[in-house]
Amino acid sequence: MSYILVGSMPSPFVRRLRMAMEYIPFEFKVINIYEAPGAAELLKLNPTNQIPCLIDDGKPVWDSRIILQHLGRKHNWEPLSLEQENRMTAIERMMDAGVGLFLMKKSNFEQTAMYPQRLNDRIVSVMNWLSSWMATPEAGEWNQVTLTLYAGLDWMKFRDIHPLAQSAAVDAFLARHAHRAIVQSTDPRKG
Ligand SMILES: N[C@@H](CCC(=O)N[C@@H](CS)C(=O)NCC(=O)O)C(=O)O
Repeated sequence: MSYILVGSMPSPFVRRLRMAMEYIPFEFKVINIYEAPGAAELLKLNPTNQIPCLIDDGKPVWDSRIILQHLGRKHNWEPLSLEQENRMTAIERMMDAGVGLFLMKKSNFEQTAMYPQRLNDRIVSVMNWLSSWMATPEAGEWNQVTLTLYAGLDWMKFRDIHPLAQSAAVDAFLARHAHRAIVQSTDPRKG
């Protein structure tokens, strides 16, 4: 069994896998998807041209959620409940919205246009939905859902994506997990 994880240091979708794979040996192959060699390499592996991509014994697996499911089946991780799956979906769509806003800012896209506004509204709606949950005992556990939320929120703070990522509720959630060695060793600020 050999795993190669293709990704970048700052990507929150890659970081969630690096954290989820804390106890699974893998090679981490860092590429820069915004420069020609990295982009060409990625396109050969994944037609969606997105990271992460996991190569499992030579076979590519696309999309971090599918990669988690694939690893879960292989390593007998406990399956998520329906409630956890829904929470994961909400968190992922918030992360997608953040990545979209980040790329639009990089492209000097007009931030008041309808699409970035919709992305912004989605971030607000998911953040509001999560805000009281982040203080619950469940959110203090370390599992696929909370590590995904950690990766997403910490990246949003790091990239200054949205003012809500600077809220006291977010800071309190991050503080619950910041002591973990895998959180510290995958910090995007160190990449
Ligand atoms: N649904 C995908 C999203 C991955 C994603 O958005 N990756 C970003 C980096 S954080 C990316 O590759 N962006 C480049 C692009 O979309 O062109 C997953 O979970 O793997």
